[in-house]
Amino acid sequence: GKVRAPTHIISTISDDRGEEPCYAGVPMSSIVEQGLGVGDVISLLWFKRSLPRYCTKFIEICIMLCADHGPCVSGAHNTIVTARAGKDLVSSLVSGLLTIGPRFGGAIDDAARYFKDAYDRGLTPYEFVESMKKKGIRVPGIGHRIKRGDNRDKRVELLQLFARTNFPSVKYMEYAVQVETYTLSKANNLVLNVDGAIGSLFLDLLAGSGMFTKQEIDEIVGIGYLNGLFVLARSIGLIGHTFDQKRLKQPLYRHPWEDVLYTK
Ligand code: Q5B
Repeated sequence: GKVRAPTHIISTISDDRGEEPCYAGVPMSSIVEQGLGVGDVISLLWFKRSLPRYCTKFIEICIMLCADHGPCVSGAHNTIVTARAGKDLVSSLVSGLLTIGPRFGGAIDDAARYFKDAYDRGLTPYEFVESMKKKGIRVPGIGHRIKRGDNRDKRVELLQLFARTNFPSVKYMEYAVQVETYTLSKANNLVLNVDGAIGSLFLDLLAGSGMFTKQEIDEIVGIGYLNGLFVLARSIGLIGHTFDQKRLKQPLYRHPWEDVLYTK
């Protein structure tokens, strides 16, 4: 009989062997003919299924709102310095991307993990925040360098408004808001930030859409898909900063001595 040689790679998300490429079984022409967008493409390639329009719209809003946050944030700063050192687009992009992590933009997965665990275990916001403090862990998704209780992050408000209007349930987001109310009583900068808003709202999307089993949700949160949203979004801005520096013919960056504390 036929003997199948063992393969070295298994792939389940896309296939380019036919007349046209397919994403999760959906042919490219169908994606274009149906007028689908980048949120649908992300649904197919990341989640391996078509999601309802309000979910794909939410994904697109996350991408738009996180595309850039000015030249002063860690990622843009690194990209600008690298572009000014004469490096190419990819080097400038990845040098910015490499700053994304637990403090900057990459707290979405941990925010989802910790908010889910605390909510599912029925912890009050007080119990959750104080237990994190005892463990010496900052609450992911809480705190911002420039946003304050009296100067909220517009991006968070826009995401919350969309979800409250379109999602069947926003129980995880409401829990995150209760956590924020408690942390704001401790310090004015401990707002729910954009990472925390996306993390908690994506939990609501996963749990409320009826498109994922409990096991699938645990796997998505466990693997950590959600920082991918910030990485993808911010790449748009970092590429823009690279072009901007090249267009402006900016010279090699050197940090001023006056701005360094030289000490022993
Ligand atoms: N404290 C974000 O800190 C930041 C606390 C906390 C308990 C917390 C900090 C943090 C969790 C990670 C997170 C995403 C580093 C942020 C983003 C994208 C961005 C960026 C942009 C964009 C800011 C002062 C006191 C200390 C701390 C306590 C601070 N955070 N306690 N839980 N979460 N958050 N990151 O201002 O007693 O004095 O020792 O790590 O969610 O990255 O726009 O810039 O789009 O680009 O440097 O929006 O909150 O405050 O370190 O001086 O702390 O507050 O323990 O207490 P800061 P620090 P104490 S969104």
